[in-house]
Amino acid sequence: MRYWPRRAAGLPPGQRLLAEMPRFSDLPHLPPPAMPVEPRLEIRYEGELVAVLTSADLLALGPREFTADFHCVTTWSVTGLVWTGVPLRDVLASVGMSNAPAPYLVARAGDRRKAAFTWEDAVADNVLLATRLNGAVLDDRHGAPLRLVSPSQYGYKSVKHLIALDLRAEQPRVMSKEHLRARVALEERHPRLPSAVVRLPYRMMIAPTAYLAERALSHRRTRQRP
Ligand SMILES: Nc1nc2c(c(=O)[nH]1)N[C@H]1C(S)=C(S)[C@@H](COP(=O)(O)O)O[C@H]1N2
Ligand SMILES: [Mo]
Repeated sequence: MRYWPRRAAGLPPGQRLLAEMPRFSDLPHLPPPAMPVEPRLEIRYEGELVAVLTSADLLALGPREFTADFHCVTTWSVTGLVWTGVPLRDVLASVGMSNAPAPYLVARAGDRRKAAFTWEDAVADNVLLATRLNGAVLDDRHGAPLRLVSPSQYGYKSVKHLIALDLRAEQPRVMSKEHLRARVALEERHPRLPSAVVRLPYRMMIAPTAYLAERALSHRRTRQRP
């Protein structure tokens, strides 16, 4: 079965291996949002626009390749992904935000999804804004045209179709199943429920979720063809 992950050595606690990265979402019946071809990223402070970064601004930061594993909270993992991008830390520094100007940050997507971060988690060494995956420009399956990638946190923090970063003075509200930190190594899967309780029900959701998410994508692509 394509979407049934298997046990494998060396994965974080509770994780299983998939051979390929599926399209995934907690709203899997929705197709990816219509997005511009080129990245356009708003940087906001308490909602006020501070800067707008274009593709040229990101290129000026010298995109590099970063290899990382990816861990979804529902227990699937894929290993050895190669992202091309720039550290989020460098992006923030390029607009004058280096010394923790705010303790929290919210990343927003074109499909109205969002994720909350502490400043410390957002500026970790391995947190990137990526435009390519395994050498190819990001497609609508994996978050075109710009995606946040935070390999040490569960996949729901790796916001696809990224449109804005909003720095916040107060702790932002998290989504219903979102842990503020979501550190994979500490198995911070859920804000309230223990991991032992959510692992199995989450794992049961993988195949149907991936199936629905892929189906929504292929419907969209079929409709778009002339
Ligand atoms: N904009 C947006 N980003 C998102 C999601 C989403 O639904 N919308 N789903 C998240 C979840 S739960 C996971 S596991 C990963 C899946 O990434 P993939 O579809 O590239 O495998 O994206 C995350 N980022
Ligand atoms: Mo996920």
